[in-house]
Amino acid sequence: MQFDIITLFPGIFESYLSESILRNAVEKGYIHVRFHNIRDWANDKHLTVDDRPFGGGPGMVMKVDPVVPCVEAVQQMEEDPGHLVLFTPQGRTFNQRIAEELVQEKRILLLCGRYEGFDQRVYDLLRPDEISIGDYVLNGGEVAAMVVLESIMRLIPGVLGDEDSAKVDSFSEGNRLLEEEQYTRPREYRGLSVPEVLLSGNHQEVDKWRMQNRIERTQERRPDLLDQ
Ligand code: 6GU
Repeated sequence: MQFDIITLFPGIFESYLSESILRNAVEKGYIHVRFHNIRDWANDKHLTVDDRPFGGGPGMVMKVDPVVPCVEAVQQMEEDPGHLVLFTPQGRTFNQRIAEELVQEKRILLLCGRYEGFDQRVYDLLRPDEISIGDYVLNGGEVAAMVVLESIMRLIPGVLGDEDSAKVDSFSEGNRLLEEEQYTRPREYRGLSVPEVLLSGNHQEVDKWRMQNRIERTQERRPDLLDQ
């Protein structure tokens, strides 16, 4: 799967991509990640990418004239223009269903904004898939892009070890329950014991306990998941 990350700050992604599972996914060829700096498409001598909003007000707006040609150039780098995602708090709220939808794409462009957002004509001309990662404010789309990249990447067959991928994760299609409590050695710690049933060796009883535990935890912590 090809990812093209379009940003003013490609450096933010460096250490993230060079660690653990993500690095493994890149090295093994499951994903290819390229970076494109919007500033390279700035067309004045100061390399301006943002400007004051018409009508006044605080903050700066990302200019249409570097952003649109930049995205178009990236789209045209391959035969398949790819699926364009733009990160904005005004987008649809990201979840596991959207990750499952996006992993079907062969190529995804992730457009990260900074400042107070993009000129409206960026949206009008590029018609991006606008995504937010939740109801809180970030300085820009870079962290959101990492969230989305990681959640998509781990759905690609082979990227996770068998141990992890065999498990059906919470929030995935057909699973609206939280995970059960987990225990490992020691059997007792500061007077707290592992539930007896987990030590019994009775797999049927263990499965029953786990399912009951998941239902109870979901009822208590996320009743909204049971309503869906
Ligand atoms: Cl995608 N961008 C920004 N700036 N803030 C956010 C967000 C995105 N998602 C949640 N908050």
